[in-house]
Amino acid sequence: MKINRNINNVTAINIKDFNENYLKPQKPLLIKGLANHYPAGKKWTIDYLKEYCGDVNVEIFDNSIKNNSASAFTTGDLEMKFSDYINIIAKDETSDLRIFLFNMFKRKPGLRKDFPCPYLFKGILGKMGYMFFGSKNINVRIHQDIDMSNVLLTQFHGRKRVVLISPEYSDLLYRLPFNTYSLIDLDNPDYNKYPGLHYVEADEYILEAGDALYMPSGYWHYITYLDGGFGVSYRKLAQSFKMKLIGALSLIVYMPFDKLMNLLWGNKWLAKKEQIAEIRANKAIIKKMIESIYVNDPHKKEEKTYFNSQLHPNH
Ligand SMILES: O=C(O)CCC(=O)C(=O)O
Repeated sequence: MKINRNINNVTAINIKDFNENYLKPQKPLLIKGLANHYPAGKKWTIDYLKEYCGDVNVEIFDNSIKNNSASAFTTGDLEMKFSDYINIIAKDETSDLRIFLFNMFKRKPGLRKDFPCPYLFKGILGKMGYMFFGSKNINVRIHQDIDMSNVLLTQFHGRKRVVLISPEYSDLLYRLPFNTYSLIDLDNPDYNKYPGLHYVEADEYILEAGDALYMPSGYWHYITYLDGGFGVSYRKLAQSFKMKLIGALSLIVYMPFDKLMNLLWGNKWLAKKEQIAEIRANKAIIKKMIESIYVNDPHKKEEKTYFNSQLHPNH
């Protein structure tokens, strides 16, 4: 797998440039210091959140229980007072506990005034702000967001490593059918078990407090909290009809079907999904091998161009 660490970023961008150069072509973008243009950028310290939200009961995901399992990660494993959880982050301790997709704005509407939907992401999903908390070294397994929306992930405390991979690599990442995640471990890729990974290209971003990352719809993301910290995501509907449709089907049809099959078949269902993922990956590998023959052999390349021009004479 090739990981590109030479990432462009901007410190400011207007809506027109963002729409033309990133949203329309579906290209990721790191925007340094975006949060500092909002009151939350300064106000949302760990101490402030503990004081303001400490009494809220939060759902906690425990990575030691569900990582690499058949679960779609939609319900938490335990509940605790936010003040107890945030102490782990305050001390920057390692733990298996994280908070995922938490709608704190619903429980504490005052927070939204500090960080309303950023100007780049205004739209009908602009009210959907979710918070994510994680302790030092914890990972969020590789996944696509189930609704296939565009996502703007803004970091407020601590550093976070985000590996982004375009949805064009879904088959080579062994995406499980009826799901938007994969069982591969990006930190220790097993090329024997998953040879498709040889063909995958990824971008690595390091988000510092204040930075925001634009993740186009369907982009795979794998996240590591380099420090204990937290961030907020806002969403914008997918650009293309195809992505909107996949998002709607995933939410309304695939996820409930997958849950039912997990219940009925358990590990047998997971094994079936892994088998289908492998077949799809093998097909994608063959396609890549054929493509590489054309790229490496100039005569074959000319042949391909000639055949394409015969097939599509107007292009
Ligand atoms: O930052 C995190 O903990 C997870 C973010 C994420 O997976 C998302 O925004 O979809």
